[in-house]
Amino acid sequence: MKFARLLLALLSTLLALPALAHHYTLGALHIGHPWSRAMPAATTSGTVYLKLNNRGPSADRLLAASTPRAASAELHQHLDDHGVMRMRAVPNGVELPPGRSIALAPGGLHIMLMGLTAPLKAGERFPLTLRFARAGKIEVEVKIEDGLMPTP
Ligand SMILES: [Cu+2]
Repeated sequence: MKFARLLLALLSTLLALPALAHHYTLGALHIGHPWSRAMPAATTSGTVYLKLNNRGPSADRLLAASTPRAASAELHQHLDDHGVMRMRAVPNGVELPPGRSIALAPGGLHIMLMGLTAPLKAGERFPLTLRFARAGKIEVEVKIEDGLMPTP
């Protein structure tokens, strides 16, 4: 009886963990909290943010992203052009030096979704495939959030 209760407690902890932590590991790479900002229904584009931590001894590179939620996904960088924020594609991908953490965050690097197949509604999730030069491919879940910053 006591054992059964312990097992149940352990099981529920294990089941709760991925939902709470929401991060992924691919080889030496740690991918933290992929999220997207909710957008008005008429908006046809959106942005995805996440953290990348390269814990390995070799450099890697985020090359591309894709999702069934949008016609295309591009790696972008925000640039402050004399006080005007502009976006620019990052054609060679995002460099991930060994031992470093790189954040795709509002105002900086991001994944631009164009031609959304469905509006980005808060509370929903959608799959996103990330492709890296060294570590390969992984599918992660993107949480759609209401605020300007992700909830931990
Ligand atoms: Cu962009």
